[in-house]
Parts: sequence; structure tokens; C-alpha cells
Amino acid sequence: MALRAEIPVTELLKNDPKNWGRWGAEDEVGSLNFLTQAEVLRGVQAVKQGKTFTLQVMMGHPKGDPVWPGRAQPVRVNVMDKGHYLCGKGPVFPGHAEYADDMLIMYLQGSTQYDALGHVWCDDTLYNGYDARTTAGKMEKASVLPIAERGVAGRGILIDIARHRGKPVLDRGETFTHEDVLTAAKAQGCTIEKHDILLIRTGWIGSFYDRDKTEFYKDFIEPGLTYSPALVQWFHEMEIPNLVTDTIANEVTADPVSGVVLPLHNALMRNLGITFTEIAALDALAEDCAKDGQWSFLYTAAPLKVAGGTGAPVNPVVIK
Ligand code: UVW
Repeated sequence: MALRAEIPVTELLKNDPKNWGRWGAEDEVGSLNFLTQAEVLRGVQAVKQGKTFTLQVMMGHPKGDPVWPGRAQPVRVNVMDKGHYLCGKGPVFPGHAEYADDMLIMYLQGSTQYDALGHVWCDDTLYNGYDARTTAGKMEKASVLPIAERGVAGRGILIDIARHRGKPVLDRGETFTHEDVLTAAKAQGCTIEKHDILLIRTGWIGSFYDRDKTEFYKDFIEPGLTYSPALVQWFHEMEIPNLVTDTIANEVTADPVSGVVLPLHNALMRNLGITFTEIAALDALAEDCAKDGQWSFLYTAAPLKVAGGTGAPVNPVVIK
């Protein structure tokens, strides 16, 4: 990964739009405010067949769990099971019912997850102008909790960039723009509408399970959307509330032009308040959409209610 940026991210984004203050000085859910009751009903109207899909990757996959480099995979540990009873250590209840218990130790971004709007910042300032010092100890502002309490429901649309480019998975560091997304949508015979929850498939996370893990993480660079002022303007004008992708970070890891790492986290999430859902499992949904030609649906999700959390795991449900 290119870690040496040519210019500071604030310089790169200095002319880009912001939604700070648009929903009040205390807002913590950003562009989810676009998902009004009417937008939820527009999502419901996209339900045509009653097919359901869940978008979380498995935790504890036998082939490992994909995480951002430096984070550890979730660890699930049994703390009570039949073994305890066989050793005479299990609690004996009147009536002799027995039970198993376990615990999970994980990064809150260690599976399919929503990022809190304050998860990434620059210039000592979070989404909506909150001081970055409010992240100390736990997130006092723009944590994942308000997103979790609100929940997300609306019309979702899936754009399969990998399929459009005729490959099962995009290459390491392969980029695409909003123009490419629009071209792929046209080829799919669908139109991205204002306020759509945008799901983009690259094939990347699905490919993780069959790749050599050293190769996957070596000089880590994911494929993804790449920064341009025009792309940011498009997201702004389309009032996209939520970006969901099957990559760990929803964008090409390092902008090949400026060298800046994860500029869209600041341009879209911090500045526009667009919620990010990362590490989504989109292969089964994409396969089905390609078969029946229905690329839009009702998308619903609510991350776990973690007070002060920088993010939280989620298992979004799509209904076609
Ligand atoms: C980082 O925090 C680096 O990335 P993500 O948003 O993918 O969790």
C-alpha cells in the first residue's frame, strides 16, 4: 500500500461539498436523513418476488475472516458446553437442563459492518464539525449508536462492476469511477435513482476465501471507487444515503493519482455524511439479479447498538 501521500487529504478535498449543519448541529446520522417514510415505501415498492438475501459474511469461516491489515479476526470461544458437565464443572439446575455459552472477541470493523460517521476524519474534525478529541476513550459524537438506533431501510440497487468487466473479481488496485458505475447500470438495464442505497460488487471479498492469505494481504491494495471531485459531486447530487460494497474499505486503498489513502472516507463519509457498509457478501445476490434481471430491492439493516462504537457488525437483509 502506498503510505506516503503527496498532498494532505484536506488539501485534496478542499473544494468538495459538505453536508455539515444540513440536518442540524447535533446530527449524527448524516445522509440517512434522506431515507424518509416516502423513501422506505419506495423501497417496499421494489419488492416483487419475496426472495430474501442476507449480506453479512460468516464470522469464523473455516478459511478465515477478511479484515483490514493490522486488525485481528473475530475469535469465538466456548465458555460452557457439554465438556464442562462431563468434568463435573457445569452448573446443575433443578430439572437438570444443561447449556452451552460462548463469547466473541472482535474488532467492531472485523466483519460486515457499518462505520460510525466519526470513524475516519482529517483536520482534527469529524463529520458535522465535531472535534476529533471527542473520540478519546469512546466516541462521544457521531458514533455508530445513532445509526443503530435509527436503522436503515430504503430502495437498494446493486451494480455488478466485476460482471460488467467480464471477470469474476476485479484486480488488486483496479479502480472505477461513478461514470463506470452508471455505464454498468445501463448495461444491467437499470437506473440508479436519487436516494438509492448503492451496493457495488467487485467480487473481492468473495475471492478472499480461495486466495492465499499472504498474497491477499501483501502490499495490500483493494480494488474500488477512486476519488475525483466529479465523483463526490455525483454522490452529493444523487443524495446517496448509504454505500455498500464487498471490499474491506469501500474504495481503492490508495488513490493512484494523489497517493492519499482512503480519501473517500473523508470525502463521502466525513464531509457528506454517507454511511459506509463494508465487507458485504454480494455474490449470491448478484448471481440472482443476473438471472432474473431485477437489480433493485428493499434494503434493510441495523448495526448493533454499541454505545460509543466506531462501527458495529451488521447482517443486512435484502428483499427482492
Ligand atoms: C479503516 O478504518 C482503515 O477502514 P474501514 O473503514 O474499512 O474500517
